[in-house]
Amino acid sequence: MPLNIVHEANGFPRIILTEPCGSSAEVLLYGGQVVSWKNERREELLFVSSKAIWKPPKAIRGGIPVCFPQFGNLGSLEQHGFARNRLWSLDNDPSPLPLANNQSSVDLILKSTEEDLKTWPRSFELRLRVSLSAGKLALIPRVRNTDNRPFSFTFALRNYLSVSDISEVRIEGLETLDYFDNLMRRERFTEQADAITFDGEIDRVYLSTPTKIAIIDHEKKRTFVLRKVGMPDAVVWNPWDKKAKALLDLGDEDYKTMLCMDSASVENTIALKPYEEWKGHQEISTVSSSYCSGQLDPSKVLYGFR
Ligand code: TA6
Repeated sequence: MPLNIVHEANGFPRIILTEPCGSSAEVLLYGGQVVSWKNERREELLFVSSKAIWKPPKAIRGGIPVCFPQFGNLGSLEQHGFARNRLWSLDNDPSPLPLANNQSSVDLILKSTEEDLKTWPRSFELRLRVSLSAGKLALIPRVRNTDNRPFSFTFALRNYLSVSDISEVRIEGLETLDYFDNLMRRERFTEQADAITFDGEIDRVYLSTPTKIAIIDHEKKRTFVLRKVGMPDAVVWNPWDKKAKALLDLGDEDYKTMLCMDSASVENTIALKPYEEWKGHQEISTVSSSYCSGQLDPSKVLYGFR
């Protein structure tokens, strides 16, 4: 079944994924970026800034940008690398993954260009499979070293989650872990709280996290469950009021309804020998209930229903 591709006025092809239960996702070739994920009740689950700039070379603030080959400013390249402001293409050869011949999955590819080789002289192929199913959105990033020399990189899938009120959100699964605090010159600390809550700017890289993390939105009685493989770290970012005002492409109040919860490889770079391929896997699902309703205990989400 052919993909449902919409050619936008701004020239960005947009792939619409659907599945029988009524949820949908929208993926742009620009940045290889998911920019919408709606559940079967047509509620938007991802945050996109009210002031997002939808024109190259700016990265689109919202959805799920791909940070490659550099996370943040951890290197000489532009912040978060260049993959998020490049035009990707459809991947007709996602092997060894089987061809996804349906309307709920799409394969994208970004290959190094002459231009890229000037800033990052390594040839690569970056692939991303986006798959939608009832209550779940899965992303499978892969980086292949097509160079004849080894190279290494850092990586993140930056998930801009839509939340009802950030001060009512709680993250479970990162307690007792070490983290780098980007607000404290990347100093290393150990998380003391038994859950992460929000009352100010936060910009942390949690190290070697569990494979499952729960993001509980009390007001919406919704829990996002992030499952990740091949990306050991997790970045938690909310700019809060001052930084939100400083960011041109973010509305002054937008910080109240967004939370970035990234799957990342930041502490240790990923090293690839020539022709080697790295593969990650991330799944975000939603569970409709919340901690305080007593109906759902996050530990059951994280450690399984006994
Ligand atoms: O992960 C956090 C961070 O690196 C912050 O320091 C902040 O700059 C944020 O990303 C946003 O980056 P961007 O380049 O998307 O404006």
